[in-house]
This record gives sequence, C-alpha cells and structure tokens, in this order.
Amino acid sequence: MKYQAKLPQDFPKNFLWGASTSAFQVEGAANEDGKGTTVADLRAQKSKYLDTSVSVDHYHHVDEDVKLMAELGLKSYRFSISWARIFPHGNDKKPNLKGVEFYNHLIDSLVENNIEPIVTIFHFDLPQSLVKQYGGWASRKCINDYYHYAKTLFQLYGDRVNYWLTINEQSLLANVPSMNGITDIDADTLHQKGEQSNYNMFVAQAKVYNLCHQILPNAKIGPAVSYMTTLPYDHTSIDALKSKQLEDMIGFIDMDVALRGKLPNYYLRYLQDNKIELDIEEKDQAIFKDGKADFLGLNWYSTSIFKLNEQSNPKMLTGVISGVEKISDERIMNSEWDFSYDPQGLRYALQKVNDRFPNIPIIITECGWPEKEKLENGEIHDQKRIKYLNGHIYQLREAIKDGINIISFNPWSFIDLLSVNDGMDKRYGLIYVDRDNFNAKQLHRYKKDSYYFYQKVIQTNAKNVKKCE
Ligand code: BGP
Repeated sequence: MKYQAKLPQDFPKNFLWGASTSAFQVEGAANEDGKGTTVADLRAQKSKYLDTSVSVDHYHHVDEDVKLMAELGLKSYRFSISWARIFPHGNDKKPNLKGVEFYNHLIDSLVENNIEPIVTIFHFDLPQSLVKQYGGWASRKCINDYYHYAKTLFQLYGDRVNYWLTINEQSLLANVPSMNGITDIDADTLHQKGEQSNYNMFVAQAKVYNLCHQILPNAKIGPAVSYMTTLPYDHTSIDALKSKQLEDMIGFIDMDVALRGKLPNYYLRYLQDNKIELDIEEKDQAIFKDGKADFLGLNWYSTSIFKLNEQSNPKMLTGVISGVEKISDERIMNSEWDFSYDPQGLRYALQKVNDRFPNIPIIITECGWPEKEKLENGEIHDQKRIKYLNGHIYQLREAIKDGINIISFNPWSFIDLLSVNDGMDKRYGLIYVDRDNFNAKQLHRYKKDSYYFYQKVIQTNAKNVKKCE
C-alpha cells in the first residue's frame, strides 16, 4: 500500500486573524458609570505616569475603534471584561447595568462586523474591594466570587461569545503578588500568599471550565498562558535543566493543570523545597479532574537565554528557580526593551506544546513588538514591527505545516495602550494613539504602516508574508 502524507499546507480558510487588548490598558473611564476601583487602578495611581483613568479612552471611542477593526479586516478580537465594571465590589448582589451595557454594545458591534469576540474573564484587574474584604486571591473566598462573576458573564454574553479565556498569565500573578494587590508584607509571607493565590486561581478556573461546559455546551474555554522559549546559555546539562525548570514553572504549569487536571510534580517539589503549605480542601481533587480546558491561549513574545549563576537567589519571577540568570545574548536581536526577535523560537515553542498535548487547539492570544514611537506628519513607519509580524506569521505557517492545530493569531496589540510598567512609552499597537504619559491630548487614532501590512495579511491569508528563517 502506498501512503501519501497529508498535513495542512497553509493557514486554513477560517483561520481567525485577530488582535488583542485588555480592559484597564485601553478603556479608561476608570471611575465612570459605576465602575469600581481595581488593583490595576491603584498600582497606576502609585506610579504617577500609568494613567488608567483615561488610558486610550476606548470606552468612549468604542464605535470608532470597532470601525478600525472592521476596516483592518479582523476575524477575531481578543479583549477582557473589567470585573469591577460588572461588579464594582467584585461580589455585589446585582451587576452594574451601565457596565453590562458597555460590553453588550461592544460584543454586538463585533458580531455585526463578523468579528469573533474572544473574551478574557480576568486580566490583571482584580476589584480592589475584594483585597480589602478578604485579601483577594490569597483567600479561598475569591474562588466563589470569581465563579459567580464568570457565571454572570456566561449568562449575559454566552449567546454571542464562543471563546472564553479564564485568567491572563496566572504564573505572572503568582510570582508577582503585588499585581493581585498583595503588598506590604515580608518576603516569605508574600511568597506564601503568592502560591496560595496560585492554587486558588487553579481551583477557580477548573470550576469555571466545568461550568462553561454545562451551561454553554457550544462554547470553548481555556487559559491565557504566559509562555516564552527558554534556551540554555552553555551547552551544559545544568543550564539546560535550569532553563527547562523555568519553562515548566512559568509556562507549562498553567497548561499542565488546565489540561491534566492536577498539580504537576515539579510544582509539588518546588512547594516542598520552599516549605510552602497550601490551604487545600479534599473536594479540590475532584474539581480539578472534572474541569479541563478545551484549548490553550498562548501569550508568546520572545526567547530568553538562561545561565547558571549560583549567586542568584531571588524568590520571585525569574527567581522561581534560584541559581539562574537571564543573559542578553547578541545572537538574537534585542529591542530597546530587552525583547528578542526570534521567530523560529515561536515554532519551536509550539512544537513543544504540541508534543506535550498532541493536537490541542492553540490560540495565540498575544505576540508583539514594543517600540518608543513619535508621530511625524501623521505617520508611523514601524518597520521593525512589520519585520516581527512577518517573521512570526511565516513561522506560524511552518508550525501549521508541522501539523500543529493553531486556530487563531491575535497580536498584541490592536491599538496603542498602557504597557504594564512603562505606560505610553512602550507601544505595541497597529494603531497609534496620540497621547503621552502625562498628557491625554485629543487621543486621535492614526494607522501605522504595520496596520496596512497586517490588513494585507488578512486579505491574502498571509500570501504577502516573506520567507524568514
Ligand atoms: C503580557 C500581558 C499584557 C501586556 C504584555 C506586554 O504579559 O498579558 O497585558 O501588557 O504582556 O507587556 P508590558 O505591558 O509589560 O510591555
């Protein structure tokens, strides 16, 4: 018998070409129409230059922005709902009608323009009141409040939303507890609370996967995971092992729990080594087993290189593994913001995910290039971003040819927005917004060169993308 292999050769016709944002980074209107204060608002107020009160004012420019999406030809738009716009205190008896209406309007406008909404339920903006009431995610009470909030969203918008993302970059929230509003405590307590929050978020998500399957049987739900390619600096097993441990603890941990339904052994070992005891309940095991994701949302930006350094022993973030440091390596071009340009890194990362979870559907929920930009004659010639998009889309096609089930690409970001730490200095958008950190100006929108490049990508199903190794 002769056998001819038949793997896909290109992006499928129904591929969801999209773009991505999150609520506090674009909406503004932080104190309007009944919205409650979030931990992101407070963090911004402390920084003095992160202006969530206006951001890029998507709240008041929503019609103009959706028009720009339609003209771009988007097939999907990934955005988040602000928990505190729906429930100002996080767990109010009734939802805030003005908030409900804003997202109804946005979702209706997207659907009218044949743009598939991909909705993140929680993206870095916990209602501050939940921190005040019981410490936020560090308390198991947050599991029920998140569950109730997610249920409300399914009931309100489930008739039009087919793709749901539970929590954005949980591993980051676990390793930087201040992003969840957990502050002013000593390092060991912070560490303990960070891991308890992590656990509580795992339980909450498992419950919500299950709930979604019950009440919205046609919808799909998954996590939006922070994932980067990690490479060892030296050709030594110890550097390879350390970079693998980082990859597990930052990227795979959220995927493993979402798809395998239990805490992985490398995480149990980490908890044990750090003498962290979790508050768990017997019923949790069954919750994990019954609540699994349908797909993976991956936030992938770049490749990082790691080297053994016995002196390095921070407790958080890259310090989730002690004795390792990140190296800026000239072999992969670094941007001003310590980002690498490594499109093959994306294909390699996707292969690893597919090896671990064969044929799992993948949505690229973020992928983007940051720049400092200045408007000149109403134009932005963002050639590096075009190069970045071209390279990564080329390698995405290669990954599809490898047989990996990628269904959507949503670059970060649809429009300029507030960077988490660098405000308007660090821009990712396909559209320029004329404002800076201290002056909101008129907030006029200008299409960058990358907008036109990506428009062509969508029109031609990426036929305009050039070969890129
Ligand atoms: C991801 C977040 C986004 C976004 C992006 C860029 O971690 O999900 O919200 O901000 O990174 O990072 P930054 O804003 O720090 O430049």
